[in-house]
Amino acid sequence: MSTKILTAEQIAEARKEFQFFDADGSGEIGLTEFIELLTVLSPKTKASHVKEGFGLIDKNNDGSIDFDEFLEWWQQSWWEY
Ligand SMILES: [Ca+2]
Ligand SMILES: [Ca+2]
Repeated sequence: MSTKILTAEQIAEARKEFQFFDADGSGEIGLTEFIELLTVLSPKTKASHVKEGFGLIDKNNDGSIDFDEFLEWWQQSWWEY
């Protein structure tokens, strides 16, 4: 689905962000970690929106965001702003 090519630098940047939000170092971002992430990014985000957003990013619905899913999302936000 995502065909845009990221530079190595952008991927490294995304990985840094990912590791920052993966507070327990499990290699994926769980819902509580995601809530924290959005609280940092936009403090006024409502809990219902957080869950909605989480569902959108968690493409395989396993309840956590792995790096691939994160990268896709991060990439989209990267190009939007
Ligand atoms: Ca984690
Ligand atoms: Ca997932």
